[in-house]
Amino acid sequence: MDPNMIMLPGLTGVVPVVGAFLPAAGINPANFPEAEPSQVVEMIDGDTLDIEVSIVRRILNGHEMVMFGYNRQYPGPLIRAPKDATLVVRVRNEIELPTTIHWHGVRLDNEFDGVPGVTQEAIQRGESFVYEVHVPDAGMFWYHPHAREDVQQDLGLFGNLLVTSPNPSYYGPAHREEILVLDDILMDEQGVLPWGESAPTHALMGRFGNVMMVNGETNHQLSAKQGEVVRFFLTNVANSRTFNVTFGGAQVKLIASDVGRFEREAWVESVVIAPAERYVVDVRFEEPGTTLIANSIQAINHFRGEFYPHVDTLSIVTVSTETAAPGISDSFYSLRVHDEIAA
Ligand SMILES: [Cu+2]
Repeated sequence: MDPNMIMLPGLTGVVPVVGAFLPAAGINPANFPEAEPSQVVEMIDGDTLDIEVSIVRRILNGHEMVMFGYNRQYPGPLIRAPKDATLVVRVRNEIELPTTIHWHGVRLDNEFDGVPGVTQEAIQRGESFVYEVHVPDAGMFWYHPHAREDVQQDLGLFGNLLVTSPNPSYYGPAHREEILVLDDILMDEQGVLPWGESAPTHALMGRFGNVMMVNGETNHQLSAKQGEVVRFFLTNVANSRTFNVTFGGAQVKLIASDVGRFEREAWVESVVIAPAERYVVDVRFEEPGTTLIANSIQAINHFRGEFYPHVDTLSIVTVSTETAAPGISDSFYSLRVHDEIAA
C-alpha cells in the first residue's frame, strides 16, 4: 500500500466509534526519560533479565512523542542466548495499559506464552510477571505484548531474541551482522494519530503507518566496505504492513527464516516479509557509492484501479572504496545445502 494513498470515499468512516487514546495524555513529555537505542544483552542458561515496561520520550519525524519502551530502549534489548538455554525474564509494568510479553516463535511452556486470559492474567500497572523462556531452536525470534498490540507494539514495545547455534558454521561466513527491525507508524503534521481507547480503530492487530522506520529510526543509515558481506537479520514488527525489501544492486542470498536455516540457500531479488516474520540474508556490497535498502512495492490506485511502482527508502548504505578483509567471495558465491533439514 502506498503510504500516501487515501482510502476510498465512505470507507474512511467504517471504523469503530471509540474515544482517542494517546499515552500519558496531558502530561508534559519532558517528565519522561528520553529513549535510547537498543543494547545487546548476552545471556546464558539460568541468567535473569529485568525488563521494565515504561513511558519514554522520543523525537520522531521532527515531533516530540510520548511512547512506550522495554528498559527505555528502541527497539527493546536485543537478547542473545545460546540454543537450549532457559532464561528468566522478570517483567514489570509501569504503563497505564495491562500488558504481557509473547515470545514469538519460541517453543516454550504454554504458561509463559504471554496470552492474557489464556496462559496468564495481564500484568497491571505496578505488577510483575516472571517468564521462563526456554529456547530449543537456533534462529531469530522476537518479543512483544499480547494485549492491545495495535497500541502497545505500535508505540515501541518490541525486541529481538537471537538464539545462537553451537555449530560455528550454522550460517556461512560473513564479515558482520546487522539487525534490521522494520516498522511503520501513522503520523500527520501534528504528530502521531491517536489510537482507539476502548478498541482498535482499524484491524485488530493494528493499522498501516505512513512513516517507515528501521530500528525505530526514520533515517537509518549504514556504512560498508567494498566486497563486504553483511548478514542482515530482518524482523517485521509493523502491525499490518508487508514489506518487499530490496538492496539496490547488491547480491542477496536468502539463508534462513522464522524456523532457522533453510535446506537450500537461494539467490533472491527481494525479501517479502509479512508482519511478525523474520528472514536472514547475506548481502555483498560490490560497488562503492550509495545503495538503498528499500520497500519496493506495487501500490494500488483504488480510484483508477491501477497498480504502480512505489519505493520507500528504509536505510541508506554508504559503500566505501576500502576493501573488506578477508575476502570471502568464494564462500559467498556458493549456495549451501543442509540435508538434515529436508522433510
Ligand atoms: Cu507475535
